[in-house]
Amino acid sequence: MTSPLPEEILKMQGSYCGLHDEEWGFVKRVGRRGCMVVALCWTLWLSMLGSLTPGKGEEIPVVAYIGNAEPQILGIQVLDESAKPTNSIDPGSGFFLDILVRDNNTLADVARIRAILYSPSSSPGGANSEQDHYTFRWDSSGFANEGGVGSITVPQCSVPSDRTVAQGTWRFALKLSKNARQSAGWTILVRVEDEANLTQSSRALEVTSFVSLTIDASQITFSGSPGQVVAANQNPILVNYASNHIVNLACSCTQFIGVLDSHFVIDPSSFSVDDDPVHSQAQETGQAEVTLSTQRLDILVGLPIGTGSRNLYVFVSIPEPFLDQDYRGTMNFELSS
Ligand SMILES: [Ca+2]
Ligand SMILES: [Ca+2]
Repeated sequence: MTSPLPEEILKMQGSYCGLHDEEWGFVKRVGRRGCMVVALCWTLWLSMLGSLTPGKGEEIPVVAYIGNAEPQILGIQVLDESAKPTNSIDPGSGFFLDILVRDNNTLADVARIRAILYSPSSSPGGANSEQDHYTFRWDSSGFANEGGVGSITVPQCSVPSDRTVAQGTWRFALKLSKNARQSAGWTILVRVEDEANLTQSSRALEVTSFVSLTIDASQITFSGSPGQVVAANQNPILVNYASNHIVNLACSCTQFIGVLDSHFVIDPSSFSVDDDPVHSQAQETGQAEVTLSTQRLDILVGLPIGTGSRNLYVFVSIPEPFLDQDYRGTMNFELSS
């Protein structure tokens, strides 16, 4: 036989365990077994109380591994020399390329930006050339003309002032060559690389037309007698040209009017222009000799893109009979598509 615990002790333990009066009555009825349950409950409660005692905690080191975020290209904007947005640029003129980049593990993670500009005659991986393909770069060493054609004005380029943030703009200050191909179908391809990823985006660009023509003779003079065909005293006349599309050299001519007696004129059809020094060849050398008109006529056809120079030879067939005096008129040379 075992002796029951004193009722006071049982009641004290029961109240610590949160027992209500009716539950306490049950404990009394079950005797010692119930007291053991109550004692266990009390011990557990005391144990919990000990674990919550201030000054008994432990510190656990926590390491947060933040993964890389792929960079994003939020915008590619072209600005003219006045920093106004545009969709077209003039070859040989400066422009800005603004690239808005986001990287959610901060812009400090952006390692390299490439801007590739290529015409419909090239491709993203095409060879760099003044006519069709340009490559510019920014990386930790700064801005560079990676393709070696066109130009980049580094002092006018810029990077985001705060690279601890997630978003900012890189500005490239660029210039394409004057013979960059005229086309509305150019592409600006931008590639942004961080420590692990490469992302790219593109937009269209138009390169406008450009032509330039100079002639080394400020005037053309002839001297001869009626009935003769004479060459200009300046032959050959050197024509220098530049163009970013295939062009023709054309010429038109006014009447040449007598200085003393304007009743005498030499018509444009008395003049001819050729690319070789022999007038009226039986078998033509090079391009055909062209008899001039007041209308614009092509003399040299299909001049290639780029810069070049060609010789021209001008002839006049002096009418007979004809008044001996000076005659003045104008020849107009121009490049046309
Ligand atoms: Ca990143
Ligand atoms: Ca010829």
